[in-house]
Amino acid sequence: MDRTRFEFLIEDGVLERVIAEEEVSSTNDVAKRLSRDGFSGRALIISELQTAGRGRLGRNWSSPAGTGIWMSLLDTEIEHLENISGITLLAGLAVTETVNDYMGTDSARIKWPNDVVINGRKVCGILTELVSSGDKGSVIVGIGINASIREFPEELRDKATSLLIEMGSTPDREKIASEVVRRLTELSSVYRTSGNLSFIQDRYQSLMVNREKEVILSSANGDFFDNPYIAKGIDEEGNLIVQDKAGEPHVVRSGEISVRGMLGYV
Ligand code: BT5
Repeated sequence: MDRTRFEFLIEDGVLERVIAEEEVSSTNDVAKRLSRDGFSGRALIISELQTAGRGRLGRNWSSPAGTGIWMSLLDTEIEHLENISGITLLAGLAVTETVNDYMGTDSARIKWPNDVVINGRKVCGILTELVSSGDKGSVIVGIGINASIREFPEELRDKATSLLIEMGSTPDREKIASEVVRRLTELSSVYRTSGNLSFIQDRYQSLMVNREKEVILSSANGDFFDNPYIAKGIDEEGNLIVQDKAGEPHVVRSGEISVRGMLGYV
């Protein structure tokens, strides 16, 4: 990864620091350490390889060398820690719009809350984590984008894709990564002042892969047993709004529920 290609983000005041590594356990771990060591401001951590890339709930994130955008954005200046699920949605929007502009298509879509998909397969996952110490809080947005992966391990073959597979050519990883960072920082700053997500609601909804489609909801506590529901959109807090068979709306909070399409993953 060519670190110099991120320097303009420091010059433009988007970031205070860029850390580009060959190999780390997880870029989210490096961000966490940086925050605990007293770093203040915004930092980008990006690596060619992750030896222990993570998804949510302890799941594994496959992060082979040189073929992905494995990065974390650390922001130590967070005032409203409760809003972090909103930040995940902003990251999904930033990635989806960046990828669509880069590819010159509108094939990238958001699978609420934290996946970006192309042609029904996952091209990006997002893992947002909080670090709090005393009254100070940091948010870490981990973003994994499959860039030039040609072939996936057996267990991912049916549900994962890469920009290379979708475009037929090798994408410019630094360009895409820096554009995602720029957009996400811009969106986060509007979010900070507005306090809710109404400013992205329309854009987000028009990119949702499941909008107006039937979805299957599942939760550990057995709520939402009246499947299928129709996904309608998101509210100002970033919750998913679904409609049951009787036309009644329900609010689905991220973290509680998993959402699937009728025919599998999407
Ligand atoms: C996610 O979790 O989708 C969040 C992934 C976040 C990865 C980034 S990379 C930079 C930063 N550092 C980290 O350590 N993590 C972040 P979840 O929704 O739980 O999905 C995980 C599931 O996606 C796995 O159980 C697999 O089924 C699938 N998966 C694993 N690797 C994948 C890949 N490269 N592409 C597509 N799907 C994958």
